[in-house]
Amino acid sequence: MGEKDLETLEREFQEKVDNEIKIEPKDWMPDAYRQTLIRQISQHAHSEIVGQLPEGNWVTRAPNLRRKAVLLAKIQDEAGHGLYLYSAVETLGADREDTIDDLHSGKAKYSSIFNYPSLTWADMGMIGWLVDGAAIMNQVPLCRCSYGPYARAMVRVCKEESFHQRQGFEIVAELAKGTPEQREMAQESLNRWWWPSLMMFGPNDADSKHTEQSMNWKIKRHTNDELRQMFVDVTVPQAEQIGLKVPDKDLKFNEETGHYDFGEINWDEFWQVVKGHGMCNKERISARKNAWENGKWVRDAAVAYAEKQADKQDVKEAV
Ligand code: FAQ
Repeated sequence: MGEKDLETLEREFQEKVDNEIKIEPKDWMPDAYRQTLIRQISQHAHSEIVGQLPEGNWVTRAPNLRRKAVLLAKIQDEAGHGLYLYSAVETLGADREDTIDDLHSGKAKYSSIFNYPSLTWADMGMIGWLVDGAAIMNQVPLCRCSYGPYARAMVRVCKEESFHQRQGFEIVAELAKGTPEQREMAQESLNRWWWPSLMMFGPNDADSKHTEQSMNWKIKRHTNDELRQMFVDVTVPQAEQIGLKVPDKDLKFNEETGHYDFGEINWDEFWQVVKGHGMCNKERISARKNAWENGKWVRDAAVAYAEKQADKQDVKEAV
């Protein structure tokens, strides 16, 4: 049988996608599909890794041992998510070190949300409740992504994120029913994190350059605006339940649509942050570069150990 032409390969690929058959690493795939996945999954991995920094800021200042242990475990989970995702990127033929260089050089993006500072303990609650909450809303549909390794990684990630969301909500709920100062701390934190959390879903559909193609390839299952709306619909009643006020004067339940109407996002702020001009962009990248440079000896030692073990194995097999 002769080689299939490009048109046939593309048609067969799209038929598989349309029939919900997963695409696996060794399957033929259009180059643009591969590049889109490398872009999205690597940026997702970077977000998990950079996302440890705002919470890392509070490990030494957690209010008690239980809170510290939970926070540490959560941050460690995020590191694990980054590692599964970097591995998923490698299945597409990308080199892990190149991927990480792209983060350090500013070529690759990471989620805008992690360029905001964590100023109070209430922010630890808000990150869990809102940031992990938004992450879950976006990632549960990714468990059905057409690319097998990404979809499978997402299953475990989502289970862990849902624990993170609950621990965050519990912190906020405790503060909301605490002293007036604690309640104020929770409200002030919600005021700062609400809008950046809505920005996590990306630009409005009209300005989203990748959504249409990614939906056709079943990488994305919902548009940015659909997911943002779902997040608002789920989260506003949670805020009401603990007596906090969502900082949006245009927020109103719409009886006709059955959804909340909400105000306009400050897109200038969003693009400024995405372009590297947010409050903490420089600090975040410099922290990652330092960690990479200071961790070089650990990576070198791990490689040296692995090589030594491989040599021992060779000798064993030879005798
Ligand atoms: N920040 O055409 P679209 C987490 C970029 S994980 C920065 O709509 P797409 C866990 C976008 O890349 C959070 N850049 O793009 C955790 C594109 O630029 P490019 C991360 C953004 O890909 C919790 C351009 O704008 N989650 O939080 C953002 O179809 C707590 C045009 O946008 C994921 O990465 C943004 N918010 O849709 C960790 C999930 N939004 O690449 C620690 C997977 C858009 O052409 C603590 N990713 N851009 O240069 C996705 O679902 C999608 O990539 C979207 C963007 C929805 C983020």
